[in-house]
Amino acid sequence: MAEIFQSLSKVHFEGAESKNPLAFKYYNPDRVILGKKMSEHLPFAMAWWHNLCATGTDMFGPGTADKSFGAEPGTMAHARAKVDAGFEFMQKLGVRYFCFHDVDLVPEAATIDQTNARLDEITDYILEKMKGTDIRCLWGTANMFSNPRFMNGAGSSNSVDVFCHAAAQIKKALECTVKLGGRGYVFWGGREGYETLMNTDMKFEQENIAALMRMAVEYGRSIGFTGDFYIEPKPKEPMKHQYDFDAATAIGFLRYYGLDKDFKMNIEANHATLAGHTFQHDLRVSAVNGMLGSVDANTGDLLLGWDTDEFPYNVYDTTLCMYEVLKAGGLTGGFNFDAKTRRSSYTFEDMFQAFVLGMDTFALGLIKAAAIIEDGRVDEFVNNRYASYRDTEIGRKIRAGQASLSECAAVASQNGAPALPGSGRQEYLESVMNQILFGQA
Ligand code: XLS
Ligand code: CA
Ligand code: CA
Repeated sequence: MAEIFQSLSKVHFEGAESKNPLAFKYYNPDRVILGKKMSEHLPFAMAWWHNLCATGTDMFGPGTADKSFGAEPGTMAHARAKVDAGFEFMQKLGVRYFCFHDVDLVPEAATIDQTNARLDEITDYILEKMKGTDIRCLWGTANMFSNPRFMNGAGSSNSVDVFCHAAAQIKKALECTVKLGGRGYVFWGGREGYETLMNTDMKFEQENIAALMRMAVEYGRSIGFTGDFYIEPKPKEPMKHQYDFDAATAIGFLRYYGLDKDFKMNIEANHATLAGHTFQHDLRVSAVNGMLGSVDANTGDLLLGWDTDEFPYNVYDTTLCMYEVLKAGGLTGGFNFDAKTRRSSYTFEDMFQAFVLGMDTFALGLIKAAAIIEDGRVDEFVNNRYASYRDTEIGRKIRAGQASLSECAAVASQNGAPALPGSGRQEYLESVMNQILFGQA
């Protein structure tokens, strides 16, 4: 099979002094950080849709990038060419995982049975390509938002036929995920939300989404899927209001419907910021609830109110992300670059450059997060901030869940007006972070 990215060779680590645009400056897969290799801390994944399918189309104009890879788009020959391109790309970058929607892999046919036959064919081909490589599937999912049938959602659709079609797609996408050995299966809300409550029965729709998820869990487990199901929260876009607004909302939903044992969160940076949170916030909410599963590693533009899916470049953000991930003991999933090059970055070299940027930005984040932990000043400050709960009898009782309101009130009478609770020292902590990030200037 002919080489597709002919002028682009394997990307190597050359170190921080290198000026080679297509070399890693910080991502050194074998470097050990806190007892583990970088490559183990950072299971990077390629998103089939952005990297192999998206051409840069936007609301104002057509695509700018040629992703035909020598085949006619919309054909099975093209589907196979994308597999060839994807594997060559991942091998050249040292990316070990991929993520897919069903319709990223093959063009949708007239009937679900025909589409499924195409999926059988392509997953056979992918399996063949996986042999002899260390490339694996991170997660699969079904696209239940692009086809017009899903205009009112999938599980939340007013039409039972659409619901059943969604179920059929999930069933097949789960089978493909299991066949490819996927670590996880994602539910991103797609159009599960609403435009106006004037036409919407919210409770009915949420019950149906939960029912669809329950069916997916039952079926997945019955065919040997042992990985995690994920909800990927997002507050808006395409719908005005999406039901999986943020991690806290999605976790509450999962608990209410008894799905929390099978599901974790797939947190996307750009979605967290659209919800008005920092990336770190949604990671922390997931982690403290024992549900931090996987990460969609991109960034938005805070000056724009939509989902720009940019490659991450902000080292503060990735440092705080990796701080959360290290503190949580790592991910069961990985770091999926759900990101696309800008419309005017339309060359194959730009695709390579984008991954070099993303992987280096996360590698730097990992190095700096480990440095924050080893430095200890931040953790020590936080630990000391709550010392009064350890150092007093009433504090210990409150923490043990053994104090009553009257006992607390008695302490308040006895101690008189509390002193100010101590400075939060935010400015000090931010300067510690700068010192750790930049060291000697
Ligand atoms: C869209 C989502 C989507 C999911 C997978 O905003 O990020 O791409 O990751 O369906
Ligand atoms: Ca996104
Ligand atoms: Ca995503």
